[in-house]
Amino acid sequence: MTKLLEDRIVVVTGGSRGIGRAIALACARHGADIVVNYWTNPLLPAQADHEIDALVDAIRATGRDALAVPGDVAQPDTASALVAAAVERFGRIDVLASNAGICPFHGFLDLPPELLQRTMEVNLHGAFYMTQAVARQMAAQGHGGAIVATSSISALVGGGMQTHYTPTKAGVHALMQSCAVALAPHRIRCNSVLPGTIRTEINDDDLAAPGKTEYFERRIPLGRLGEPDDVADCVVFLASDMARYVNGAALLVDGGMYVNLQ
Ligand code: RM4
Repeated sequence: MTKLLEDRIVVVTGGSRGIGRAIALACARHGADIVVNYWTNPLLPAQADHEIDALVDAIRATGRDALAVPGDVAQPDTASALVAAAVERFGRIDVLASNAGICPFHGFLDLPPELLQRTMEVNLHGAFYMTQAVARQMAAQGHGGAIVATSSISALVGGGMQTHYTPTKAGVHALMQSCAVALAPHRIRCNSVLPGTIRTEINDDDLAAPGKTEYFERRIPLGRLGEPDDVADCVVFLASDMARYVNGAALLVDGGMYVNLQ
């Protein structure tokens, strides 16, 4: 296999599960050492420890190194601490996959302000803090870099149970567009992936609703839900030199769902 990220240092946020985990492993398979940010549900700390240990083992099994760093991306200090830990261990950062995100499905009329705030802070402010901290490091290194954010098809379309979430994903998409301009003088490329409906635990409950999975399968021209690796492989591409002239792009990874009007 051609390795697209040989000897790169990749930071992945929200890396212990779902799409982030797949990104971390795909980058390692492509030759990168990985710094994984993750955050522990205070109600399930043991589960989180197990998940992150298993991921670190899986990355090492590819022959690459891994460093796991806990931290809530909603806190600005998490970003600077993550950069410091990555640089201490590996000396530099070449790629950021800004991926951490939550989608606590909820109706609109009774949506509490705390849920709006938390969703904004994790998904959008977290992406901003992380992008800024990593970009400062990359700019100081002087060798350019690549930032790929996990936005969503929800940047482009609505969801009745996602009124607090879709604006954050539109925001992440817009953040990458503006950073593509702001950081181009430093040869830091910024792009986003827009996953459609991907089978991860973020939508376990939603997909368990009667008929929901079949509904999506009918809506998606390729006839199946997405898998985390479907997205991760696109992140590898955007992070790699294969995408050296791709800057400010948003890549839909949805099996054609967005374009399927009728
Ligand atoms: C998406 C879309 C998916 C949902 C995720 C959480 O962009 O709405 O169906 O699973 O958000």
